[in-house]
Amino acid sequence: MTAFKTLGQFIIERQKDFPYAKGELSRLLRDIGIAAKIVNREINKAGLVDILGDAGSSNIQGESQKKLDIYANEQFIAALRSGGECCIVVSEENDEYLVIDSDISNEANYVVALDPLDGSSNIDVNVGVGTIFSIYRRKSDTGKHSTNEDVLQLGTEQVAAGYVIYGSSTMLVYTTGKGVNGFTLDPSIGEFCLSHPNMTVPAAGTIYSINEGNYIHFPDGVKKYIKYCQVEDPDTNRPYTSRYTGSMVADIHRTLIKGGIFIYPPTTGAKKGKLRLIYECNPMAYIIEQAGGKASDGYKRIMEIEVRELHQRSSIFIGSMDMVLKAEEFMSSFSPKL
Ligand code: P6P
Repeated sequence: MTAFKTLGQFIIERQKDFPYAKGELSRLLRDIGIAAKIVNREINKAGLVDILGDAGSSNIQGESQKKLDIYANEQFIAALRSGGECCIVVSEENDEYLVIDSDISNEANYVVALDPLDGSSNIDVNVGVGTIFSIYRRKSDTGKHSTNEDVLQLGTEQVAAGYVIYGSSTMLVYTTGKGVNGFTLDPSIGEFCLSHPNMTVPAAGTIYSINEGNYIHFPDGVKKYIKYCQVEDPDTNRPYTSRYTGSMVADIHRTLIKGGIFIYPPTTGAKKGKLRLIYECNPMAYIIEQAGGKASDGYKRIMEIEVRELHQRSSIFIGSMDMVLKAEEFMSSFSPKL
């Protein structure tokens, strides 16, 4: 029986990385792990109970909410509320930020941004979906009412970020700025166990991931990069392979493990791109940078993009360092920033 290390043991062990840590961030990460196990349980039996399909409502993005979207949102918010370490939650499923107003949470020092169930349109067809989270320290004085400055922070201010992928196995991958580690859920003991220590993105990948159905709506720089990926050149292992699941967590997880580039560019219909900066692009950028990769909007580092509104969208070019640099060359040559 090989020795294993649970998420809880790992978090406590790594607490020494933060000399002033009082255990608050550790408890917050524990709370997220608990909610992930609860959501995983429902997703794994989703085909058997009436939790699939549309909830008959839509979120601020105008996207129809799936019953599991709402369920996941409720579970993560409940876990954060009861854990007492979080004072504000920003969620894709909530129009406004949620102040966790209770005597214990008012003293809480952390803000959590969530996409509770990303890729949920794939749930009914059993394609991997996931939860994305991003953690910041509050800026407002402890005990005072939380404010906009707490939620509109630069990506570089993140103290932790991670995702859960509910796929062929369920994994939790996160960083606190000291590298990236992956934990696989062992259902027999109900624990996330360290399975992927010190994850790194291969610098040179051979997989490009983009929804080519939008090709005619892409900027010229993206069109020409796609053609570059498709040209025969054995010296640079081209043509590359195309892989796109329609679930950001699944596409980024593959990129983290196998290398490659994931692109959601601007289109004529969505000039800022589709994906949200606070709870999709920034956490994924933190993780991929910590794993040695790169993340930009085609021009500017994702984590340095000014955050002006809660559900702000951004384009994203993320993955292997060499591939993102090449894609950025095409953007600056053929779609220069105006
Ligand atoms: P499209 C899922 O709705 C999502 O937010 C991401 O998970 C995914 O990468 C993207 O949108 C897919 O968008 O336009 O290609 O269907």
